[in-house]
Amino acid sequence: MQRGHIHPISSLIREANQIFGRMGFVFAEGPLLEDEWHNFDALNVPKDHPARDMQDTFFIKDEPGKVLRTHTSPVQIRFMEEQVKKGILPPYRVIVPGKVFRNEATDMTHEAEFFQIEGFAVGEDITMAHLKGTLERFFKELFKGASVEIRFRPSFFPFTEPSVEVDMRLVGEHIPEKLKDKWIEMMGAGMIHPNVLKNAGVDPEKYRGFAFGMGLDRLAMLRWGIDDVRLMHSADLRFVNQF
Ligand code: 2NM
Repeated sequence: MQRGHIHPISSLIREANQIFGRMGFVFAEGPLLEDEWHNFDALNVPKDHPARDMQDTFFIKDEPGKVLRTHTSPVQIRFMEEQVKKGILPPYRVIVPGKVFRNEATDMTHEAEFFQIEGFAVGEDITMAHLKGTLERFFKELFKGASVEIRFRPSFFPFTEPSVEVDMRLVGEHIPEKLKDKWIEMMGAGMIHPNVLKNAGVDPEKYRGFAFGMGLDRLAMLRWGIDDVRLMHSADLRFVNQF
């Protein structure tokens, strides 16, 4: 009898939960249909900010003020709001994998529905060094056996200041061809903007935090040498049976 197979995205989510779990992060999830407050306003994205068109959002006709979430960051706002309401103050360490939506044309490297993993840590003395160490450890464990280098380049996101793009380079044996000896852009990250902490009910005078976000579809493509992202969600068993 033909046995079932774990989808590559599911494998990555499981591995990420385990690796971040060992670093003290807890898993959280939230609604796919979000309100504009949690998806944009709370994240310091102003009403007239070009990011709102840049994100190419699906707005819902029958549900005014609701959108299909364009990232998993709104779950992090919800997590902080809930903890604060229960009187539980930082430190927080949270990892949020899940489906996100962008209203854009699809091609080999773009889908309107895809998967993201975001994480954040909030505490009294969290720094960029903690961000770097956490990400280095994650990639080291994900690509076991390789030596991993991480570098930050300056970037911009409304929800972090400063913001960075994170590149990774793998050196060693048994590394997928697409990843070997090359600097590859893996994710965006930064220090959580004080406005975001304030909007979630956390005192930015007392606490600071790092956050990062990464596309899982692209990570799966790099790791397993998949050329067309559309294969990943095609429901074609010839694809998933290879994993
Ligand atoms: C990214 C890049 C940089 C991010 C920020 C937050 C929150 F909610 F804590 F402010 N969550 N995720 C973030 C920061 C996401 O994705 C490219």
